[in-house]
Amino acid sequence: MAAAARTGAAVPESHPRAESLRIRHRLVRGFEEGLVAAEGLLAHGRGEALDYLLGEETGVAARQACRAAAAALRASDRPVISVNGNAAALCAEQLVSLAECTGAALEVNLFYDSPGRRGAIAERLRRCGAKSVLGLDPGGMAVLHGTDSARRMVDRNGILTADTVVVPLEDGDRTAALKRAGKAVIAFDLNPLSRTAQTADISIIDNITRAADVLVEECRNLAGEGGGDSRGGGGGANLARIVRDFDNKGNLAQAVRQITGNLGRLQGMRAAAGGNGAAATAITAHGPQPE
Ligand code: PTJ
Repeated sequence: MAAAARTGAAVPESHPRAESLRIRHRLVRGFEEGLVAAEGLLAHGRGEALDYLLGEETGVAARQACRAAAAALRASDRPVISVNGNAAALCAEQLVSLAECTGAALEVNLFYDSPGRRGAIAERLRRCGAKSVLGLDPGGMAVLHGTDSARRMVDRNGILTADTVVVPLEDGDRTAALKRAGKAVIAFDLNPLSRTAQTADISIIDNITRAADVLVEECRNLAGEGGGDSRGGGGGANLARIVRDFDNKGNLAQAVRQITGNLGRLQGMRAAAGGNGAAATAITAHGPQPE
């Protein structure tokens, strides 16, 4: 039996960290199915640690960022969603819904590139309902200048000519290169201090497994507000206002406060437990449990 099948079956519903373990399982299964790079498993671990500090919930800052991102996508003429291995394994369905809802194209773009993984990711997207997936035709690719990684290869009909690019779990180099190429960048990243989060126009500091749903919901909420035929009308002006009023630096600072607030609560728990030896030992041994 495959390791993922064994581990998946081993997570009882009653486990206090069942959701986190289920997400891990999705990623391991994605690795075994050839979607996820081995390094993607490690990247997920780094994300998990930050998610723990964020309290494993979508905070006010992330919600505001999702609303601004939804407005930006709806107001865009050529939005593209860049899809890597982790994003495909964790939320292919939501990304396909996001593409449908906003008219965005889906493009496979990898840091650890391989034709096999590109094909597997495209297949996953198609199985989730994607009608078209870019980034698969070597003859249709061009170089995005300003980054040396494999992510520089982009589709002429996709990221190269996009006005807005959604980048889940990205590296900072390409985000900066996309910005220099004049594109608006929307990032999903659990790390408010990462170069990607600091460089993007709209950084959604949340686990993509939660935030992708919130972004789709916000896009649906803004359905009557421009885009398509009504773009540029009154709804279009409202979308522009939502994007203009969004302050990414302020939003990132709010996410950092979410983390320091959680750490502060931990300190408070330690202090409160100071007079009680048994409680202090328990907290030191197990840490705070966000769930
Ligand atoms: O599939 P590929 O070849 O394109 O490779 C994808 C990875 C993720 C391996 C590659 O892009 C990579 O190495 O990324 P980094 O530089 O490790 O950055 C990933 C960022 O995503 C980090 O800041 C993590 O904190 C963050 N992250 C990890 N898991 C999640 C996440 N952000 C949102 N949701 C997550 N579930």
